[in-house]
Amino acid sequence: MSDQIYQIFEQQQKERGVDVEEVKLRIKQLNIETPSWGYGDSGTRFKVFQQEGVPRDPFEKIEDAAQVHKYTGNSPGVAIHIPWDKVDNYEELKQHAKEHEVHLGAVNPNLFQHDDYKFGSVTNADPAIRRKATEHLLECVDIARTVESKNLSLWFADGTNYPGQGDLRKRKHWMEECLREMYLAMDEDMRMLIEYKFFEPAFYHTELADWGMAYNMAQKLGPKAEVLVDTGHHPQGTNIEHIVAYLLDEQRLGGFHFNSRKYADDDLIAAAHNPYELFLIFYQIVQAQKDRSHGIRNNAENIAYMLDQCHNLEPKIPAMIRSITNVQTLYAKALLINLEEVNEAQEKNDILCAEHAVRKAFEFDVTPLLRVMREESGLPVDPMQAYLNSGYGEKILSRGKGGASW
Ligand code: AOS
Ligand code: ZN
Ligand code: ZN
Ligand code: ZN
Repeated sequence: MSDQIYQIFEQQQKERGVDVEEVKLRIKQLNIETPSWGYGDSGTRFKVFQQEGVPRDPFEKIEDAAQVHKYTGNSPGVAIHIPWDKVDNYEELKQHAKEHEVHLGAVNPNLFQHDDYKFGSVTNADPAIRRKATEHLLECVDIARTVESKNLSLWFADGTNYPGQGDLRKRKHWMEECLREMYLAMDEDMRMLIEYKFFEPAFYHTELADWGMAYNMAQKLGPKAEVLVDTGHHPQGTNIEHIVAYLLDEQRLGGFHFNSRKYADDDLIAAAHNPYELFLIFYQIVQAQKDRSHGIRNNAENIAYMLDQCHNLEPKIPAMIRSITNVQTLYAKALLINLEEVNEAQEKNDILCAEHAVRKAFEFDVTPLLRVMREESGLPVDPMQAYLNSGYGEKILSRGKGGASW
């Protein structure tokens, strides 16, 4: 029965001019890093609820992340946050990841949790604190080198709460100075991913408030610097896919932090609230991939995909699995768009036909496709159920409560 369903799906797509083999291949190649911090306890400013079985150290975080990859096949990398994931021996951490069939991914310097950074890190008026922050950035370049990660992912909480609190132009210069020093210390094949966000924890101004500021910083630093788009970091109503298209074309789209939100930077399970938005982001990427194969320059094949989520109430490993399978689903749907059909409609200015050509791909049920893709890859057909049946969730309860938290 399920084979028949797939055959009907395949036939249906063939008639639409979609190559299902290529779609499956694309999904198999997806590599979405999961964040080490998403396995630890987290909460709001009102309460951090402790869950049982939460990893107690970076090694256990990697073991949990390896479970997500084991069942989804698409998350072989684990992004780390320093000093949250500080260990004495990073070589050992790298080996530990390898033993669990994953690897360490983007290295995220943390410049927002030390008392010294109360009034800013790389934008602090005190040169000694800017020095300290720069040293931390340089240390993270070294760590990346040791763990063989090519991506340094930067997000700064730096900002102010009140008009007059800081000198906006001076702070801008200070940040550029610190980042340049880091940039120069990076190997040729390393990338600096610069993330932006318009508010929180600062409520008046945030240093890198939008993609334009991150883009300008990347431009000034050089080709190893690119912009990272966190889907939760825009004012309501922002057309994120437009930003994505713009950065792809400028060859500065470095990576993503996927998560979903209803109101602000909610860091919830990817695509849980507005799956259509993620589909439209992938539409831009898929189209750029196609264009590249026709010689049009963009960096669609070189994007670092990551989740950036916190699971405050829900169990963390299943939440990651759900996020990865949601991303697989939306990417698969975007790959079903018949781009030629869209293009023809655009040339005729046939708005209704163009919009329909995009949306109808979203409306297909891709579960038969994902099932076959998983079978072909030797993965469980239902990753969530397979994880739940595995007994891992029960086994880790012996870790007790009070594990790592961000
Ligand atoms: C903060 O809002 C950013 O999304 C960061 O990328 C990330 O969540 C942080 O570095 C982890 O706390
Ligand atoms: Zn209130
Ligand atoms: Zn983020
Ligand atoms: Zn965020």
